[in-house]
Amino acid sequence: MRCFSGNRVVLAVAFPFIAACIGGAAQAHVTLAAGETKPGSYYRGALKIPHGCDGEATRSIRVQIPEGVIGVKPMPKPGWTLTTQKGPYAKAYESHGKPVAEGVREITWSGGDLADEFYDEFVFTAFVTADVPAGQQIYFPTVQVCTKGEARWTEIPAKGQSARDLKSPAPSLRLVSDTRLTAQEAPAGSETDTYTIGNLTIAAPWSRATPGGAKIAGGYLKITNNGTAPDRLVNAATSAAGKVEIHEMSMANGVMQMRPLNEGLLIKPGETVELKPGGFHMMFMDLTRPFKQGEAVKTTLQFEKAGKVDVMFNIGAIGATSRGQSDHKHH
Ligand SMILES: [Cu+2]
Repeated sequence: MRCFSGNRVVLAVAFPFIAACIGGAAQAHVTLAAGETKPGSYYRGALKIPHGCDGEATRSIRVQIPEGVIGVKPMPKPGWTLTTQKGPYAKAYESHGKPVAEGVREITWSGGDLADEFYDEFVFTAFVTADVPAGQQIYFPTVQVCTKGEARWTEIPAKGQSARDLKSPAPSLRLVSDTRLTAQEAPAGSETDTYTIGNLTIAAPWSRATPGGAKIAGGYLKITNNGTAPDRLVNAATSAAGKVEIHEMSMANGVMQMRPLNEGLLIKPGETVELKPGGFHMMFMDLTRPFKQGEAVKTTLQFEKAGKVDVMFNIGAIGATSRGQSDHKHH
């Protein structure tokens, strides 16, 4: 059963796929939660451990880091001892303008006790260098040691062979040319309009149709920071508006007012910030054309650390108060 390859990295649709994998496969494999990323990007790897070894509890997880993946930082896990093995890379990579020739090649979480009937994830962050080209699949061979015995998720498909034909495939990560954020691919108004850039996930951008002559429109979306460092939404731009500001609402003398966030909108690690009517929002100003219901407005968001990403704002009805009301064209 094909669980991840070919599917976009979209949290909103990941869960049905996971359910399908567990429900459909006699034996669920150890896999990476996000199966795709693009060359030259930060990646959050979460190794999913669906079961033990033939009913035995998992006591340690050891994963090998493939060439081209640098700057690995594993996440400590309560109840488990975290160790890393460092070594030289096959070549020196450039990171922040400096050559980096060695780093973490293997991570081990040991001394834990994960019963066969439970599920857990083992997390690391890394930078996938641009040396790994789009279209390539890279593998993270993983050994799961149990109270009795072990399971070796270390098989790598040979040329022309599919990972589906392997009994114990190594968790893999597919490099894609673009983080699937291109608007053309995101069906308007669907729950799949989720975008990833670096450690950030951006979900469901929407706005409202503008009544005749109106020059401003609000912009709403959710941003989740899956990384370990804070980031900020610092800027946005679109051909549909003269400028885009990031606003917050606040009470002043009993009156609700909005004001631009000059330092940008902070998204703390592990947090989701929702831009919604009455709260934080984006403000499209000096519109160059009216926003029409059912359309999508391409906008470039700029984050301090994660960089730029293009997203599509689905335009809902005039006066819509939530994104749910932006789906009219499907009814
Ligand atoms: Cu505003």
